[in-house]
Amino acid sequence: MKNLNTNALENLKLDLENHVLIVTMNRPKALNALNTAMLNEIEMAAAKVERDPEVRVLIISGEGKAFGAGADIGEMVGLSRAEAKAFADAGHRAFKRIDDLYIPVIAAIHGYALGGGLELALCCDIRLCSETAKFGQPEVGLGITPGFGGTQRLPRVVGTSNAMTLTLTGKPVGAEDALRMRLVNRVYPDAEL
Ligand code: DAK
Repeated sequence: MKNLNTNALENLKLDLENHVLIVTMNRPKALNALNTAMLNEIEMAAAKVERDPEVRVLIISGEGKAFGAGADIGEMVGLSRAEAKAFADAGHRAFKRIDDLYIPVIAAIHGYALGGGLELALCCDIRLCSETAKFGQPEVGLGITPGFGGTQRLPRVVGTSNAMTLTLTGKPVGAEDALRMRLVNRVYPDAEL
């Protein structure tokens, strides 16, 4: 496996094998919470994919016990209005770049995919998960909305009623429910994902 981490990314691991690039979010102690640095690195990784004809499939995954627990609450709490705008812009730039990629993009989801973590998965073409994965948009409990595109991408994937239920209750669902509402395409035993 060729390690592409040439730019010394701090929050992502990039591994290329047989034309498949695996981008692993790598802040396991914070359940891969998306801070500004990681959002910028996701944008950089997408730019690398756009430039590199060797990469024909992209897989996004998370290190540790979760795919991703969402935007970094600790970082968001202290933001001024201008900083919040910059944070929002960083998220939208990164996620749109993933969404716009011309190669197939797969999310490999284990553990939690919550908030911004689920919104990132929604930018992928295909979502695969392990049987103990949990999905949710808990932002309502924090008094905010799924602001990295979830309000738009989620209903396109699961339909308006399912999207509203997830977004308005904030309650997570398991893999079986996620499969039923077509939020994921396939469920694997944990050890096989
Ligand atoms: N941000 C920062 N740190 C997080 C985090 C998060 N989202 N989720 C977990 N962590 C950290 C925990 O603080 C903890 O750190 P230490 O205390 O060890 O330092 C560590 O990860 C392990 O977490 P736990 O100890 O809590 O682990 P458990 O297994 O007990 O619980 C959990 C796992 C996922 C149930 C729990 O960690 C949890 O509830 N996390 C928060 C999930 C959440 O609320 N996610 C939504 C985040 S809000 C917008 C743009 C974007 C957004 C909104 C607006 N605009 C442009 C307007 C997006 C918002 C979000 O995503």
